[in-house]
Amino acid sequence: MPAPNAPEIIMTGPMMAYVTDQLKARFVVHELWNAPDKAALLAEVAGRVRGVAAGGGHNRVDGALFDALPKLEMVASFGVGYDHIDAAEAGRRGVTVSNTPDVLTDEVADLALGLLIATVRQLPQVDRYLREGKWLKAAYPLTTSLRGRTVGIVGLGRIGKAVAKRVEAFGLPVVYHGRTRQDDVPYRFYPSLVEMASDVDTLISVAPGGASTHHIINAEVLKALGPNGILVNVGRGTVVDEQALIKALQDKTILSAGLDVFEDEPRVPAELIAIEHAVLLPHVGSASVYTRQQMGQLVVDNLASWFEGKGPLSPVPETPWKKA
Ligand code: NAP
Ligand code: 8YV
Repeated sequence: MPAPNAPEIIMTGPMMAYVTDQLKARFVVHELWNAPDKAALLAEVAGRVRGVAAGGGHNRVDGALFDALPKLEMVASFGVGYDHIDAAEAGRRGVTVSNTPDVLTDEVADLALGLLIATVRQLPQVDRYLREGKWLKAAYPLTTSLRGRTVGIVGLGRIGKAVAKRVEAFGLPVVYHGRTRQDDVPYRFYPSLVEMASDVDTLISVAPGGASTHHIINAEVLKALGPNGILVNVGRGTVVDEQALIKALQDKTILSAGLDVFEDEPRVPAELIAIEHAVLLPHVGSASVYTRQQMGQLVVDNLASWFEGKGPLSPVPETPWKKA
């Protein structure tokens, strides 16, 4: 039970019990997704709700919700990517937004390398081959290799750098594309994504979603990547033009793709599912018990810190916090 006069918050979607139990112990929690009439719930609590815990299904948090909650001070989002939150609008209205950076970096980087190897060495297909009893008749055909590849990272941020470190440990050269050259990294910078794609055979995208990255991996980039090309995407689905990718896989413009993220999750186009040589994961980059608990704890801790008057622990750049 929360203390008398505990702050009131809204949860936009379900989160694991580890998080929900802690939120309910500290705050009066309103479950928006469970309300039979969401507008009625919002109208009823509008004068009292000061916090939002956002997560579970990437429900949008934007001007409409800010309009409905005039007393809102703080949105704590579950996940490092926050393209489902209009953080710029929050900033204009004096609402602080936090995300969950760093605590998931290694988990997602591990998954990216696992997905790369699974794609290049066809691990899901090889597993199916054995289970179907085909090994009894013949050895699995030889696969392509990581050896001799050069990896271009799209979005050399926290996770991108952790991916780069792992790729280096596998003995492969790394280059990167982003909006800005980083002087403190030993990797070649490409201001042009098409130019980088034509110089490498393996692209790993760890770029965030949003308008500035929408479809930056398009037909031209895939053509430049070429017939030995592998695309791994663990960033956001919207970064890749999915229809262009389907075509590039169907007509062998590139060799294969390993995807953890899609344009319209959880819906994955049937044409993509039909492509036997691609490896498709249901957005599981951070999805271990250990890491999801770390992320959830940071959601709780951000809200707790805010309502203790100490400010957010991990605000997003659009809503920097200065103590009044
Ligand atoms: P980060 O540290 O902010 O890194 C993002 C990188 O993307 C930066 O290096 C940035 O460099 C680059 N970037 C931003 N806009 C760009 C643009 N228009 N063109 C090219 N590069 C651009 O974030 P992070 O912690 O590494 O997380 C990255 C993303 O991974 C998240 O936003 C999320 O979408 C995704 N993610 C996915 C999973 C999963 O489960 N699959 C889990 C966690 C995170 P510049 O500013 O120099 O451009
Ligand atoms: C989560 C992610 O699966 O942190 C992110 O940006 O994409 C993943 O860690 C997601 O945010 C939870 O809904």
